Amino acid sequence: MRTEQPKMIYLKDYQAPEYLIDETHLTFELFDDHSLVHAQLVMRRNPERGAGLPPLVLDGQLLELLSVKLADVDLAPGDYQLTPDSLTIQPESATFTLDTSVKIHPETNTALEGLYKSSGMFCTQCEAEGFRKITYYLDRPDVMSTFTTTVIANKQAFPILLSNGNLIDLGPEGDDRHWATWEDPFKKPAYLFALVAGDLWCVEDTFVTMSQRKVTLRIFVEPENIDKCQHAMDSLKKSMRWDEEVYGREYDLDIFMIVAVNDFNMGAMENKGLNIFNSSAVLARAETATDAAHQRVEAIVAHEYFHNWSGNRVTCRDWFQLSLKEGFTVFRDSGFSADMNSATVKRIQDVAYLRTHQFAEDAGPMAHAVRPDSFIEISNFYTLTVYEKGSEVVGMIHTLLGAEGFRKGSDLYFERHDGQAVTCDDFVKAMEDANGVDLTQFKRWYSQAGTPRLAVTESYDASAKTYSLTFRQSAPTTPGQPGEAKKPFVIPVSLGLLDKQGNEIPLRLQGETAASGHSRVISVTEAEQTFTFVDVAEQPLPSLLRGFSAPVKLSFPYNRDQLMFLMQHDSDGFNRWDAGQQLSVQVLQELIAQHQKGEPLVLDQRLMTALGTVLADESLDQAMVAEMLSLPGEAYLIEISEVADVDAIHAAREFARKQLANGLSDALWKRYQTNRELSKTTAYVAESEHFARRALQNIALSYLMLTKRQDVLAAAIDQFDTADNMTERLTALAVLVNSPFEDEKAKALAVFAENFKDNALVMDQWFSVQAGSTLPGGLDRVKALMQHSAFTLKNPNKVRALIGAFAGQNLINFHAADGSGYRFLADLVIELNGFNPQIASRQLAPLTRWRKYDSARQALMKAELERIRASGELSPDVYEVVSKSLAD
Ligand code: B3K
Ligand code: ZN
Repeated sequence: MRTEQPKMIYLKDYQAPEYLIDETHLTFELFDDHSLVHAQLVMRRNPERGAGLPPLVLDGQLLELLSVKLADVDLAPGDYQLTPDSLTIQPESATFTLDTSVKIHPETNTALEGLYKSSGMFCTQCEAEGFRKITYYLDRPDVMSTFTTTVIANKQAFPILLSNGNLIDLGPEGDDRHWATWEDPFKKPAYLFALVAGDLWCVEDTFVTMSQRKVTLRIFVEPENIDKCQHAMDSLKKSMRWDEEVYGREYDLDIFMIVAVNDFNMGAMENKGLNIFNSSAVLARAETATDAAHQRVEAIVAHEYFHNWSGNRVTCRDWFQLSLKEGFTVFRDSGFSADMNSATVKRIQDVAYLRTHQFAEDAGPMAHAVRPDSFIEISNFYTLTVYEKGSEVVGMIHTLLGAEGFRKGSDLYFERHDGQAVTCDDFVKAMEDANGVDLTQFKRWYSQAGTPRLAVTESYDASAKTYSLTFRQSAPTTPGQPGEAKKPFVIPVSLGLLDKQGNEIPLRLQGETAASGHSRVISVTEAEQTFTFVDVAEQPLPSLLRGFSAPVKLSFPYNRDQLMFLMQHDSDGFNRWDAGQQLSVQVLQELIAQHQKGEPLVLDQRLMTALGTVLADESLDQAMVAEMLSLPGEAYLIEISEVADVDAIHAAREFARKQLANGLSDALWKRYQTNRELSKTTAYVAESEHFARRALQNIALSYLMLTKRQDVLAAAIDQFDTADNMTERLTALAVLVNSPFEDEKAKALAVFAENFKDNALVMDQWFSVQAGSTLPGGLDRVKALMQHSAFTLKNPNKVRALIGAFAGQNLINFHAADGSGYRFLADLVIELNGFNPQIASRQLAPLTRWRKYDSARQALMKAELERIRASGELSPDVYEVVSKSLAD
């Protein structure tokens, strides 16, 4: 950790590197109490930067320099300069080799960045700037090199030695050590480097590519997890095929490896040919992983695999361009998941997540553009904005160009930039050039932060049979970007018009000669713009922003009857769901207001009727029914409030859930029993129809438990005791944990912990279910769980499972009026800051949203941020988030 104030880095200051590295030859000698890294770099002056030989400044942190050789000549300490972050040398010719040897300490690396140890194995995480903790290097993505890596370690403890590319050779070294040499022929930036040494088993398979090349696929795990790899392997093969079919992209090396590690700061990492994964994103089998976990594994395996083209073959010029690879790759993995499962349900889940969490980020102190202009610590910018909003931006290009035009653009992008480090502008340019379009205005999505608002009004002229929609767009003020200074976005609005019977009206805009379809995309490009449709025989009802065609906050003055009508008749599945959400929001906001005025709560029965109709319709996709039955979450209700009243929101939502449970209990019970019976009589399959069936079964159970019926309690206990899969068992546990049945709850928790005490990932679920329980006393339960022998702050999954779930999902307890939740979180952030800054900074997010709450809570939250700021030596990660959160 540095003591001086961390510096802000600006995109406008970007300069190409002074020197390039053509070849990187690394030798790692791994020992128990230290490791040695020898690097030989074949370098040259970057011709782009002109003549002359400026000093060569290599990045390096926490390295003990043992020796430096320039062009084969040993340098003495006076021949170079060392700082805590750099090694500076004066080259004497335009091409040269540089040899360094350093000593590092992976065995005490708790930040999980660079080379570190997890459950006894060595592994790496280099993105974004971790390679500089391994050796002195030009640790920036626009320096691309081939890599040869030799790893030497004890043979018994580390029988498996891996790095990027192909295995070239291996052999013994002395009595008890051995070595392996790997060569990666593709030039890559250092952030894609990986090394693994451990006692691992693997499952192996093969994939034949579209040009008939055979690729070996291996998934390495600790021996006890060898039975939990099949789902990831299946997902990998599906991803490889899908990328060939949908994007024409073929895998390039002869081998593709995935390694699962237990201590990992995020989900997974796309290192060339050697992906390293959080074990939670690889391991899945029916008995230990839920349906959601299976879907997450499938999506993350796909995401990392897709990076081989969108990220590795074509990489980022600098870290401001992070969304170039992340937004595009999220877009690609969403398309894959949509094709593997229900596309509408996937879209609903993505949008619900975006609207709840990304919109909140975009409205908070860390709001930034998809391509940020500045940062202090790049690790803080692996955000929902860069990933999810970035994916929406790519999705809008797809909507504007159509699938074929988009594919032409992506083909051109990959061809034109293969082997290069490029920018978001290069991506858009390829899309423009391949389609002959101008996306200049569209590019504002990359530079202007904040969620645009789009207010829509209508007018119908019965005599002229014209129907006009007027769109007014505006953008909020975000840090460093006043709202008034923001220019209009290009907002693609997919829409349709419904007649009184619910049929779609053919759409013809004024000036057009013929109608073109029943659903179409119009582009709103001005601050205020009116579109007039002709030949509209009756006042229609508009269905707007179908499929959520742009990441905006759209408003249209629908009344509740109109929303019910759209729920039933809209031909767009996403908008049917969204109409239900809007209806629920209106009803919940009414209840919130009643609670605030101290009035008795009265639920608008139209919501009951609407959800009853959905529940009774057996022709609907069951996953869709489950989504429609899910009321908007408390976090979303907070996000859309001016000033969020946490108590009223919780009370209103719980009241509505209970009313719905009682009012719909017969229908819920019927669907629960039918599906539970199927679960009992059919073997578990991780496929979308089965996911759908269990999703409906489980949401029905969670409603039914609110009725406190004894037969429901018995059913929950039976499901807990006899289920053959974690999806049913964990839901049963969760409903018991949230119930007033204390004995049954205690018993289930004890049985579960006993059965799964040896499975860390299942214990994470056990922690999460309890951390999320909104019953009173949440903080005390969490504090008690922190003392459990399976808990440790050193493991990021545990922190997320307990602390993250409490602060992020248990809002009524976290926001306790006495500030105890805030104090607890701040204490933990201070502690985490000392050994894992990335995790500390992530856990801080809930406190940064202080502006959303009442003045008493605001003061309490700010006081905790101040306390963190004053707590001593802050990592750049935590410093950046705290200081931006407290800035005016
Ligand atoms: N690219 C990595 C994220 C690295 C985060 C570094 N702090 C995972 C992914 O998005 O695929
Ligand atoms: Zn990614």
